[in-house]
Amino acid sequence: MRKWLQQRFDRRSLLYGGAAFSGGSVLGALALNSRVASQGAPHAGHGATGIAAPDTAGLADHGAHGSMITVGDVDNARNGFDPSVLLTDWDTGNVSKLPDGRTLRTFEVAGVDKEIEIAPGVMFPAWTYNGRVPGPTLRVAQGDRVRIVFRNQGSHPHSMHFHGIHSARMDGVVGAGVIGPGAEYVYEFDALPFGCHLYHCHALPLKRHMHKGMYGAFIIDPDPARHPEHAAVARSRLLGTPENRDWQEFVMVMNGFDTNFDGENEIYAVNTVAHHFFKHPIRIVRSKPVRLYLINVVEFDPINSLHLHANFFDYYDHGTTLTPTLRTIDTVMQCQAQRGILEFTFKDHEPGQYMFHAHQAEFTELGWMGMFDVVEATA
Ligand SMILES: [Cu+2]
Repeated sequence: MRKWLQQRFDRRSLLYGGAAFSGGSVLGALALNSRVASQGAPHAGHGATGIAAPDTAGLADHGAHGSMITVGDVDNARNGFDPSVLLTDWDTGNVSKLPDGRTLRTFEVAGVDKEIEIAPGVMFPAWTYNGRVPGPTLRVAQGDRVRIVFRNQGSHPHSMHFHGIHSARMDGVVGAGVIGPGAEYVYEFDALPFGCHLYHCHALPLKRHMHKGMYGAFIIDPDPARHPEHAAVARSRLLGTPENRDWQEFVMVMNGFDTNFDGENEIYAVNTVAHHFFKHPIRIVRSKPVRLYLINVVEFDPINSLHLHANFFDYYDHGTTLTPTLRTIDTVMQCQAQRGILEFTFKDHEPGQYMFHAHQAEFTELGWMGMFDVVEATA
C-alpha cells in the first residue's frame, strides 16, 4: 500500500512539476491550470435554444474546480503527425488485382526510432511505424489479400503481429517475422474476420516494445455481399460506399507513456498527445451519425475506458458483428488490445461542446480527455 501511495504521489506530482523526467524533459511545461484560463480551450456550449453560456469567469479563482490540463501545445510539425488528422487518415494500400480477380492491397511500413512530443515540452524516445504513433491505420475489406512489406530501420528487433486470422508463419512472433535492424519481412494473409483490429510489435520484452509506440489500427470492413441479412449495415461500414459517406468515422487509439521507465504511465491520451482533443475538439455535424473505432493499447494498467457525456451509444465488441453486442451504454471498458466500434448520434442534441474521457479520473487528468464540438450542418 505504501508503495502504491508513493507511486500515485509520484505520478500525480508530475502535474505540479514536482517530479523529474528522464531525458531532459521540460518540467515547467505541465502545470495545474483552469480550463477558462487556458489559451485556446473551448467555450462552454450555447446552442440553438438561445440559452446563454454559463458564466465561467469565476472558475479562474478556483483552479481545483476547473479542468487540469497541460499548458501550450505540442509541435505537430516536428512530430510529423497531428492527432486530429490521424482520426481519419485511412491507409488503404496500393491496390492491384490478383489473377483470381481478388483485390490485393500492398502496404509498406518501416520501423523507425523517433523522439516525439507527447505533451508540451515532454519528449519521449519512441519506436514507431512510419514515424508516427500510432502507426498507419490500415483499412481493407473482408476477403482482400493483404501484403505488408515491413522494413526494420530501427535499432532493435521488431515485427508486425496482426490481430486477425493467418498462418503461423505470418504471426510476427519470434521465429515468424521478428526481424533485426536492417532486415525486411513480408507478411501476407487474407483479411479476416471483418472488424476493428490492431497490429503491434511482438518482439521481447513485449510490453516494452508495445508501450514504446509500436501499434496501430487494422480495420477490416465487412463485405455486404457476404451478409445479405445485414447488407445495409455492412455497406455503411464499407469505406467508399454512399452509405459510408453518411457517417463520421474516427479512429481513436487509447495509449499511455511511461516517461521515466518505472513501469507506470505518466501520460495518457487518445492518439498520443495528452489533452489534444480538449484543446482541439473534434467537429461533429449534428445531423450525421458518428462511428468510433476504439482501440486500447495502454500497457501497465489492466483496463482503460471511454465515457461519453450527455449521450449513449451502441457498442460492437471487436467490431466482428453487424448487430450491437451492447446497446444504450455511455461507458465501455477495454483490456489491453481489446477494441470495438461505438455508434451514436447528436441529432437530437443542441449544438455545443460534449466531453468524452476515460472514466478512470487519473487517466483523465493525465491527458485522456477530449471534446466533441457538435455543430449544425453547414451544407
Ligand atoms: Cu518492437
